[in-house]
Amino acid sequence: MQNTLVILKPDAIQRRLIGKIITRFEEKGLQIMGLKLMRMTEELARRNYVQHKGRDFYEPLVRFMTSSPVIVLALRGKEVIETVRKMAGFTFGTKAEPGTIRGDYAISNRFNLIHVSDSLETAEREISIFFKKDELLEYENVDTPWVYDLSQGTIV
Ligand code: FUP
Repeated sequence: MQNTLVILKPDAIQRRLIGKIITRFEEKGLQIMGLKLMRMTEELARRNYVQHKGRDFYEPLVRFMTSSPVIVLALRGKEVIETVRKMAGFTFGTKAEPGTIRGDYAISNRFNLIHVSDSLETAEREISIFFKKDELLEYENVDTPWVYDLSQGTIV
């Protein structure tokens, strides 16, 4: 099992798409380990996008991410990082495939509704930036034996 971080960006909240987006993750069978509505500070936004520092879109991106509340979500599942990346779709709304979150709801190249972790290392770093240990809950979902085949002692 892996964990990943998802951020519903200010456009997702302002456009009232919270329910639709989170429903997709629930229906996929992913487990919600942590969830909160928060205002991203400039320091957090800069830290989260540090790899883009110096790019022409870095400052507008920081302004966008701090302009209105966001929702941060920690999700768990089998190969969840790759799965959630596929569900998000290509970065630019114009290029994202229909059926993906960005492909179905975004057309902007910046206001693209969600951020998702891109690797195991990034996921660990990002989850620890946004959640304290006691904000991540370990619990059983009753449908797990129907989401996965657990009959042979492994997760299939
Ligand atoms: P992604 O991993 O799909 O979120 O994309 P990136 O990490 O490459 O980019 C992070 C954010 O920067 C994007 F969600 C939108 C913004 N961005 C721009 O505004 N312009 C660009 O040319 C590229 C990215």
